[in-house]
Amino acid sequence: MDVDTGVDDALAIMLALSTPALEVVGISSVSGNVSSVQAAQNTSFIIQHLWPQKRIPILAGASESLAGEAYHAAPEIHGPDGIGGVYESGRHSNFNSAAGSDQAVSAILEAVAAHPGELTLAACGPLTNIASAILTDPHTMGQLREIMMMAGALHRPGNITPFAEFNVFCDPTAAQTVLASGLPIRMFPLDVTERVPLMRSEIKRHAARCPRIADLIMRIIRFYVRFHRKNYGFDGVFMHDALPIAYLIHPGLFVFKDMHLGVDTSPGDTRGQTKPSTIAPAGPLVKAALEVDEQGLHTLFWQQLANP
Ligand SMILES: [Ca+2]
Repeated sequence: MDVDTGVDDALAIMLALSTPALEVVGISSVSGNVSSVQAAQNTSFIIQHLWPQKRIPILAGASESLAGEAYHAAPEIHGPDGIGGVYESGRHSNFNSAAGSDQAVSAILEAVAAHPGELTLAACGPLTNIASAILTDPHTMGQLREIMMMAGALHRPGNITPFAEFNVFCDPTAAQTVLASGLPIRMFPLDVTERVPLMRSEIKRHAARCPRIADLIMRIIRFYVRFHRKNYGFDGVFMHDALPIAYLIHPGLFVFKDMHLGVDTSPGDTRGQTKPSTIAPAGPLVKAALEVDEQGLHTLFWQQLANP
């Protein structure tokens, strides 16, 4: 997994680690919702809080975009630490923040090389680490089974500008690099992720099945709920990054369309827009999710979280 943890990244991590059929071999972080170091710290905190026995390598990756721009932190959306102030309010010094982006990229490449043809990479943040890994060693990245990316907005407005989805907007060049790589890609755009809200009432309703996880979710969504109440008018949060993980567990929840996609990397208003590309594809078309079984996804989410 590659994350900018973030509330919905946290939901994705919880879903993945609650699922015995999935093995998470490593997690790299990237700047986006928060700095890459904070994202790694949040990831480490969540795993240690809920699954203290698990030993999953966590590496802080890129702190700026491929073009060297500072990351677009979103403290007004996810809270100052990205997870509703829960990290900041505790004392957590278990993550070694010395690792830089080079280590994250080489860790991704080592993991792929160690499991040729077997790994799926779930990209839940800006695509900087993934693009760097592709640019560094395209042959090794070609041994991935698939790249899943929570990215883009196809038939609806963006969520950071009227045109752009946040992950793509943070590093359009990286997103374009990944889309043009010719690697097998499955994209989960806002078209499906904004169809799946996680309501606060729902978390309360299911809390008895997984009290520790539900309690942590209620605490980390504090700021993120405010953003959704104000902008979307519901008392909950979108589950964005959890969708690719749900796909791995139950592929039948989604309907995909083969598309040939690119990213607007120009500096204008439409920067970061994902749109049909005119450049001939280097490999298979992108499989973009356009439909999701919302009810089925909720059922799956709580079933997995209730796993002992
Ligand atoms: Ca994310």
